Amino acid sequence: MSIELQAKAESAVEFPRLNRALRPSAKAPVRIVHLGLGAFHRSHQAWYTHQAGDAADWGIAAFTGRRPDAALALAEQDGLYTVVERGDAGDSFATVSSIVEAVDGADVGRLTALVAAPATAVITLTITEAAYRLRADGSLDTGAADVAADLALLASGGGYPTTPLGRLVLALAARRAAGAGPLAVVCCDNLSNNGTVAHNAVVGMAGAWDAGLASWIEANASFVSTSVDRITPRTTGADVEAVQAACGYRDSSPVVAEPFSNWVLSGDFPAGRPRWEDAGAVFVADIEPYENRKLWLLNGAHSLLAYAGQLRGHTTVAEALADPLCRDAVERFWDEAEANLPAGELGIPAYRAALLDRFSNARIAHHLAQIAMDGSTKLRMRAVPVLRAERAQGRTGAAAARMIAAWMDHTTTADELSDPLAGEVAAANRLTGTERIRALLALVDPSLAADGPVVELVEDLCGTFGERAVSP
Ligand code: CS2
Repeated sequence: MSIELQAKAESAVEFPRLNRALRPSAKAPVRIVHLGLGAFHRSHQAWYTHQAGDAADWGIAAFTGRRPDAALALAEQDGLYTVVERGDAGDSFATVSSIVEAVDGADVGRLTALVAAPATAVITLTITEAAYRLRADGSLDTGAADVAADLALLASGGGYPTTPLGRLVLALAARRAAGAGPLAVVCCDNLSNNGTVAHNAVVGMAGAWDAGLASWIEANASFVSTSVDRITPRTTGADVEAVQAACGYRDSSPVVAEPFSNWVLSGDFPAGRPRWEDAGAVFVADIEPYENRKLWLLNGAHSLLAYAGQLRGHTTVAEALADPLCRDAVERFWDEAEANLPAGELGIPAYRAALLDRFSNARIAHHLAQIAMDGSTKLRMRAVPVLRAERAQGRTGAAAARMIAAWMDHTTTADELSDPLAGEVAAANRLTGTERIRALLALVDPSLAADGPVVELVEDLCGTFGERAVSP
């Protein structure tokens, strides 16, 4: 550490005291409500909002999911935090002030009050792919224990829901009752057609409670589809120290992200929106090609590296990509994906080259274990569409099938499987041989489980990144 930085670190002041001076004279009014206050929201949507030309008009009230911790820590700092852009060559630091309220997600009373306020124009969501509680066929799983419990609770009118969907539906009911008018719901989770997914989940939940509310949501909520991109690993203690050393203040909640960021949106904003385009967001009529490019090439490669890489003993994306066996599997998967993306304006060769650079950024310690979570849901967006498209072309889809096989191996070797279908996965893993493969495949996509050659192919590909964990 330089003498100058050392001196700064020694005289570190508390973040709120220092930054009260940095916050623009008045806090922006709450016009955006966010569900899923985590590192990615802070490095992406809040960062875009902070940089919009009309940022002074657009404050965010951000709610956590299961735990209050992130909200408590951020509230201590008046919502202010540091974004550390970590490139190959070094770090740069910026303070973000768009979050004007950080709230424990359990405070559903505050959520309903804010969603019911006429000033609120936009609801953004980063609640994780798995939280939409969709069955493999795309409909809401009303039998999922937490969804069923929330529906019973909504019906009885006693107490607050615990799922993000349940909380959002209750808040939208309050907006309807208040006559506060239409608004936009912007899904920022990595799902294909994420606006439609959010629509189906929210309207599905509302309809199972109150048909009138479901119709009101249909008529008044515009579900915007987006493709979101910025690699944002979990913040570590070392990141907190790095901010203190470089900036001279103690920020308990900095967020580290790669310099690259991308946001493509498609849909209407009936009550207005910030000028996110000032920060580089792009508005398009047809989002599908952008979504597929990102979900298949970036997220698909991430999942492949997460499972193959851990089976090969690696910890981070950069380490896994440096392993020729993993790198080759990624390139083959990208070839299959590229064959099913429109050539031309998407610039796939340049996108692939840029991804190799982004994944190789060893200064970003992006942990494979973080990416490996919720595999049964993620593979539906990342491997299945490519495998199906390849099969439809009369090809095997072996590279996409290999990602699924690596996930199957991972389910028996991981210390603890974090997956919404962990119980079903464990049950499938008690079977043996082809029966086991078919049962696991059915959790990801029932139609693939019914496709004999795919089952056989996946079975053959199990064990190719490491020891076969369960003998056939
Ligand atoms: C990752 C994503 O954890 C994961 O599943 O693939 O979070 C990925 O880092 C982001 O989508 C990058 O934009």
